[in-house]
Amino acid sequence: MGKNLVEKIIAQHLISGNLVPGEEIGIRIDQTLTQDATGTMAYLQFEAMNVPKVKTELSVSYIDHNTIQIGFENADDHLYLQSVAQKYDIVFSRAGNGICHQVHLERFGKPAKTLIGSDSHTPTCGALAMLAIGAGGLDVALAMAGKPFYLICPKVIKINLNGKLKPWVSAKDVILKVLEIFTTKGNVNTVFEYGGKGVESMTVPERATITNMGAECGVTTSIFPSDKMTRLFLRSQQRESDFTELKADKDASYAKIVNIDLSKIEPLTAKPHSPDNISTVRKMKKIAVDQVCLGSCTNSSYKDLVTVAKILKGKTAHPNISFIIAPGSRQVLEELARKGYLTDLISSGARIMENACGFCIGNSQSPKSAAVSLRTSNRNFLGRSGTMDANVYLVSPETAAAAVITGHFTDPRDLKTRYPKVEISKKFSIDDSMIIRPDKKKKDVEVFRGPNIGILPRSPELFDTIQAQVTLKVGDKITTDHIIPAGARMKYRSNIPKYSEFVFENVDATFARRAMSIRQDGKQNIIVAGMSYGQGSSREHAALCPMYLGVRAIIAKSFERIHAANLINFGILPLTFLVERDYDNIDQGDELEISETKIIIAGDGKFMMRNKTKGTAFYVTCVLSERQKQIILAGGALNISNAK
Ligand code: MIC
Ligand code: SF4
Repeated sequence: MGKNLVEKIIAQHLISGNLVPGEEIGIRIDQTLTQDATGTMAYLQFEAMNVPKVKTELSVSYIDHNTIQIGFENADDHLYLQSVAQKYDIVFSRAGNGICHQVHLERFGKPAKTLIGSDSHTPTCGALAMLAIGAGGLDVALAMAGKPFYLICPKVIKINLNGKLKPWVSAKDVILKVLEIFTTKGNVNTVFEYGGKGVESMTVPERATITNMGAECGVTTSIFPSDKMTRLFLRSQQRESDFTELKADKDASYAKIVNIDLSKIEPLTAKPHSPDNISTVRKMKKIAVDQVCLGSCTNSSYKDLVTVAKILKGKTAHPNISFIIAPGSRQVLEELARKGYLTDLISSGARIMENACGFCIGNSQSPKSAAVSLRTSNRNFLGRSGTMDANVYLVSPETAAAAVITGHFTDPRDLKTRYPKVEISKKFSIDDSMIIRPDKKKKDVEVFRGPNIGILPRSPELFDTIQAQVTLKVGDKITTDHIIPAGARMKYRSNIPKYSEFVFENVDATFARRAMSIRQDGKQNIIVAGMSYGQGSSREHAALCPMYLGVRAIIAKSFERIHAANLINFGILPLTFLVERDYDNIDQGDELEISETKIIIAGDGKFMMRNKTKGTAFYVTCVLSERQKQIILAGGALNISNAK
């Protein structure tokens, strides 16, 4: 039997377990990436492991999230990261060089290699046929220390892209179609492998838009083959020598095959407040738009921005529109400038922002209250833009440009102009001067630790009995943005006691205070949740900060992959209701109890919990591998990482 792309890469990197979907496997990691907002914790954890140098082929530390410097915190963190990079042989991409995923695609990604990154959109590099997976910072730190990365061996769904996209329809519409089919729920431990005739003419940045937003479906990763287009892309980046062909075998098998006819896809949008709330743009009936933001790691490639420049050439942004552009990388921005497209964009009234995450994470350009904001980014969760009552719609660059001109939702096909043809650069001029490679001769590097770098909290060992109050009960699809907000609060990422004050800030502003006072009384907290708890980002702060507040277990109907791994890493039990309707029988404030936890954890993963307030009992499951059981018993991976 032949192998699919995923099986081929895993087989080459397998360290433990069997290539059987559903089983835990350990794989060797070739490359890692971190970004600043998750990186400080990852490197503090790495430092605690006492490993002299990183053991990967390549580890890159990017500064792209916390680049707004109001107060000393972010600048201090950048310096901490730069000095750590020098000390441990890590490549450092300076603020201003671009968004980690775009830069990694351009400068470092290599077909057939494995990559893990402390950011949920790490699968972007699946466009280069890498097995590229988002993970918590601690898992990335362990990989840098040469340990395997553990994951559930995924099932692989083949998505055949057939036919050809019509003019004005682009890669963003394809991934929005995929989100319409698969939604944001129920796709854990799955990989989307793309194939079909339509893939052959798709450029790597277009493929990257699709692999990037696979993260919104909750899949482990998405992957394209390495073919002629991959070679052309790597040649344009002047690193053709990194090319290797990687194709699925003809007789490869898949858990499922889904066919999408590209010629039938129309311009689409994801309506507030979920990336799977899909509609055609045509149905949006001229809704007035207040803001248009172009950029993010989903749609900020050279092709995306040139397409917009061409659509807007000679036109001016509608007076009601605040028009924002954040190019994905310095390379993209330089190329736009060199070819004159930047002038067209500036003339059209665009406000050019730094090459960074910026508006996407809500740390700048929050729209006016109750605004309609059209964005080419990947997440439109409630409040993520920084404006709680804003309505964010995710769209393609073409649909964004159409709204800039008309001031309202417009199907770009209705612009009645010719769809611009964009010549892709055959050779980008390469300038890696914002990438600092460690100087191997430098000895005794001193790590800079500003006052923003706090202590690394650890969880106590698992208690024999967990007796805890349900301090919060929430519904379905609670994202990590709900659990611990980013935006203006992100500058406290390196200071857990401070950042913890904002846990569930936008859901229940009293939570952090209540949970802390329970912890200070020597008691514990439990959170009860619905489906898909922990959707969205990889930020381990969504586990680390609740752990700091004394949360010992989350009982949910289901969990997202990265978040469940983060909970285990920080010693919090991810418990799933055996019978979903038991969720309805628990109220906030109820006292719950699990006794003989150590025996229970060693068992088959199914056990009873008591609701002492109601005098009832219910079953939960907690299926852990032997490795995860050890982590939970120790109170977190950090407590045993030295010994592992
Ligand atoms: C995001 O898009 O939500 C982020 C900010 O990039 C996060 C990482 C973080 O919270 O620092 C992600 O996607 O993992
Ligand atoms: Fe940055 Fe947004 Fe991409 Fe996250 S999704 S890495 S915040 S651009």
